[in-house]
Order: sequence, then C-alpha cells, then structure tokens
Amino acid sequence: MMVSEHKLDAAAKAILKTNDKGRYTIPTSGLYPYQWNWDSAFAAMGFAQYDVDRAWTELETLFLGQWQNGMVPHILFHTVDAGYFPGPDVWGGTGPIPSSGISQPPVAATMARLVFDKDPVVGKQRFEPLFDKFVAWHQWFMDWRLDNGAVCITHPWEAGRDNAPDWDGAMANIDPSGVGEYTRRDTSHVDGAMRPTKDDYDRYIWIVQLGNRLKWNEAELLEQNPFRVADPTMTFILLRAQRDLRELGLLLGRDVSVIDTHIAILEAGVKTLWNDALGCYDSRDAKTGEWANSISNASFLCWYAGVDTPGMIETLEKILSSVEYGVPSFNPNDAKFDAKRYWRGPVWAIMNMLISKGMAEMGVPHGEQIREATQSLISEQGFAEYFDPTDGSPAGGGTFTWTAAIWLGWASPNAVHAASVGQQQSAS
Ligand code: 2M8
Repeated sequence: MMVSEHKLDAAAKAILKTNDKGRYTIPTSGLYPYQWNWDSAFAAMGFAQYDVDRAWTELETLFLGQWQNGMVPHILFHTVDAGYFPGPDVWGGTGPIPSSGISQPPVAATMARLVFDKDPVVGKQRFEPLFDKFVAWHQWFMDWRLDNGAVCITHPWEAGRDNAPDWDGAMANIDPSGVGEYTRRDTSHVDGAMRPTKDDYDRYIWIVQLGNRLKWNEAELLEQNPFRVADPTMTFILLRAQRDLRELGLLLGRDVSVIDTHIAILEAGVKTLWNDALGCYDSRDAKTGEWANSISNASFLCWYAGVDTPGMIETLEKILSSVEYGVPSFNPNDAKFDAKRYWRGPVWAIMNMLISKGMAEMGVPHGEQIREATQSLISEQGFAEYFDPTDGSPAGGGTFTWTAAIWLGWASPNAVHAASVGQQQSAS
C-alpha cells in the first residue's frame, strides 16, 4: 500500500525513535544491537532534520569510543547483547569503550557538515571540541591505511561492504582452518541466503582473532595480516571527508594545512584505483597488486569525492539501464551478481545518496533519477536495510535507522524542499 509522503516522514522519525538508545542509535534491534560507526553518522544527519541537539549527541557519543591512536571503531559495544556475534570478548578492542578493532568508512565529517549547516551557531559550539578528534581519526587512516595514497581496508567489515566480490581474491589467500567453532547469530535474525557465506564468515573471524592476539597493534598487523585491499569506498569517502573537515576547520578559524596535504595525497591515491582495462575505479589487492575487476557502487563515489573521470558516466548509464532501482552494489551484468545477497548486488539507500549527491554537486546527469528511484523504493517497500535492485523487494533487517535517516535528509520530497530553501538562504 502506498503511504502518503507526510506519513512516511513521521514513520521515519518513529524508526529513529525506536532505535534511539538515548545518546546513540542502533541500526535495528536484534540483528545489530550496538552503535555502528557510519550508521551513526547517517543517523545524525537524519536527526538534524528535526533535532539538531540530538544529532550532535550521536556524533559526540561515537567519539567517546576513540582510541588513543586516533582510530574510531566500527562498533561500540555500549551494553553487551548476546544476540550479536562477534561480541567484545572476541574483538578484544583496546579503547575506552569495549569495541571492535577496525574502523569504517569515515562519512562522519561530511554528515557533521550537514548537521552544522542546519544551525551554524549551535554547530560552532558543538563541533569545536570535536574538530581535533576528527583530525586525529583522519590522520590515523593516513598513518596506517595508505597504499600509494589509496586507502586500504584490513578487514572486509572495514569497508562496510562486507561480502563484496571486491574482496574475493584477497579472502582466498587466507587459510581459516584454525578458526575453531563459533555460532553465527546473524542467520538467526534474517534469511541466510541474504547474508555472507560460511566461507566468508570463517575468514572474518580469523582476521578478528589475529587482531585480538596482536592487541590491535597496527605495525604488527601490517606485517601479519594477509588481507589488505586498496578500496574505492574508503578512498573516495576519506577524500570527501577531508574536504568537508577543511571547510569546517576554516569556519572555526583553525589551521587546515595538514588537511590540505592529506587531500593532495588522496587525490593522487585515487588515480591508483583506476583500472584501465575495466574502464572503472576498482579495488586493488595491496599485497599482490591484483585488480578485483569489480564495478561496484563504490566505484561511482568518484563525484562525491570531487573527482570527475571521462567514461564513468557511460559505465554508470549501462548499470542503471540493467536494473529497476538505483545503483546496485555490484555489476548486474557480471556472473557474480546476486540480487539478494547483501553487498553482492542489492541496492542500498545510503550509497545511492552519496553517489547522487556527488553527481548533483558536479553537474553530472542522472543524480536526480537515482534519488527518485530511492524515493520509490522506500515509499513502496518500507525502511528495509537494503533492496533487491531488480524488483525492489526489501531484504535484510527491517525498521532500519540509516534508511529512515536517508529518507528524512534526502529521499523525502520534503527533504529536497528543505535543501533548496537552505541553498537560497546561503546564496542570499
Ligand atoms: C553490516 O556489517 C556488520 C558488520 O560490521 C554485520 O554484517 O554484522 C554492513 O552492512 C555495514 O556496512 C553496516 O555498518 C552494519 C550495520 O548496519 O551491517
């Protein structure tokens, strides 16, 4: 049944409320009962549409978990919940709050800038104490994750695109035979056909066990972890985040020269992700030098990072004409495409927003088409974790925080109205 736009705005707010644990949100109860890094950043953007104070609280709580070396973990285990595996005991995080030992795509600075713009007076007060923390986090990526200027992941979960075909080659180089017995909890919440396979999970847990053994010492992990992939998700998102952090720094009257240096390094790094034979940005195994040969939704984050590249729009047009809804997480014309299996085909509202936003900013066509497709998906299918791009059917968890946040801040007709009013105000 079609629900009117107004009701959907209210429904989205109700989801944020349901998933609100007071000072942070969970992605959805049951499947994901903790605070996730990039989910929280999107949640802040959603809250900012009607409660700027709550939006800043979300980001402040995320940074309470920051490690001494600057890393902001991908999961903060505020209150232990046996319904999720692997929990804090398996990770053995060494920060101030029980946590995982890896990070996640740093969309937070970009979301913070959107929150800031909603109320710059409050924004200055709330972002001032956060600025140095953001700089330290971004510095941690620059210190520990670069390969020729491109940002690497050391675990598939770090990219947020858990089981993307991008990692298949590097995952095959891990022998997980010593991983031991464990019980997955994700498949007790959702259909296993929509989740990563056991082969993938064994390797996910194997890397976590290695990190725990090494007490998440980055220098040692660099030597011992066979998994290290230069990734367009991380590279484009960090480059964009550095640009937004720079703007926020200038508004606070801070010295941004370090950020300028980082931006130049990352701009050079982006070029090393260009797979000429594929005609697309791609993931590259930093250990073996091999390309993944993967046209993914992360490939199309180039515009979001302010990087236009001849040929990318034609590649995107081919992908868009092969499915009904938005940008699928993997090339639908490739044999590995799987319309329902997580990051191997499904369409994700968060990625659609980042891609489309970048396209609109750079004057590239079809950005609006992606926004409209996301609007239809959510209005017709609800606030699912992700969707089948061929028929739009909802998949994964339901009542999902980031899908609700994307609705409020971008996909809803009211969000567009608010954004254009905002633009007129700042232009005048
Ligand atoms: C998914 O990842 C977690 C592990 O981090 C999982 O499957 O258990 C991914 O979609 C990730 O991008 C997302 O942040 C997380 C929570 O929504 O779920």
